[in-house]
Amino acid sequence: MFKHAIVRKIGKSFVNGLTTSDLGNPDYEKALVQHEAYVEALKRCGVKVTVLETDERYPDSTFVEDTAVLTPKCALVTNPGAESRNGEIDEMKEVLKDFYDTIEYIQSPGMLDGGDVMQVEDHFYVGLSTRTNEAGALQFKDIMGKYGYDTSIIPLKEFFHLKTGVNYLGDNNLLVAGEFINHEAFSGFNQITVKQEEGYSGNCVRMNDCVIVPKGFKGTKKKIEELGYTVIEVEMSEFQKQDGGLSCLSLRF
Ligand code: CIR
Repeated sequence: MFKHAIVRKIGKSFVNGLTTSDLGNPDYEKALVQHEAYVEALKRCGVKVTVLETDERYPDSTFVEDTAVLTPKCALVTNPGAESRNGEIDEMKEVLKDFYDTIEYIQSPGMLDGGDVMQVEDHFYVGLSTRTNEAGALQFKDIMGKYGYDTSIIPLKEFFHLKTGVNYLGDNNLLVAGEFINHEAFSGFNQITVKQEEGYSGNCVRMNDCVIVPKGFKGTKKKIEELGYTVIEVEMSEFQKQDGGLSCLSLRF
């Protein structure tokens, strides 16, 4: 069961964040409304949500997932691969001290973004991406090994982050999109395949009894409902414009 989530309010600088998308500039006011709805969705799943204040110095800092990996046994502060985002970890280190006695750190030259880390029970999958390098992934594997977690390292071909295209829903159900469809690393799972035209919905979040899904992806929603999960939809358009998936707006633990 997840009991907590951490999110960060959007600052005005959000619109100047990193992006590779051609979906246009995000609308700040609209993003604020979407973010509030996201927080409400988390609350509906039964978690206490800690909302951090905006940090205008870091336009992408609402994507808190990239700054840490939180497990029942320890917290790990990442070393984000984008230079403009690396300072986001400074405040997160302090915030996590309120929740964890044991905090681990990825050190340079290792780089790792939380968006590249997927936990499946006692096993982690770590994607090698433009933000996570082999040194970071190997440090992660060593650190988590101390706590009894195994780690598999998966080079990405196209996706931005690992969890852009693969997310664990629980009960051996794995949501897979694009390059992860029929990927050998995931052959043991019941794979729920995301249609190519609904690719963005490969990033959904299982939270306690519900799955939070981006709004507007009927095929994915239907498949998840057919598995017996209660689906909560949230509008993500303004975050999608900034390459942000649904999971990256929160840390859940
Ligand atoms: C970035 O490029 O870092 C942000 N604009 C988006 C980060 C999305 N993070 C995630 O999917 N875990």
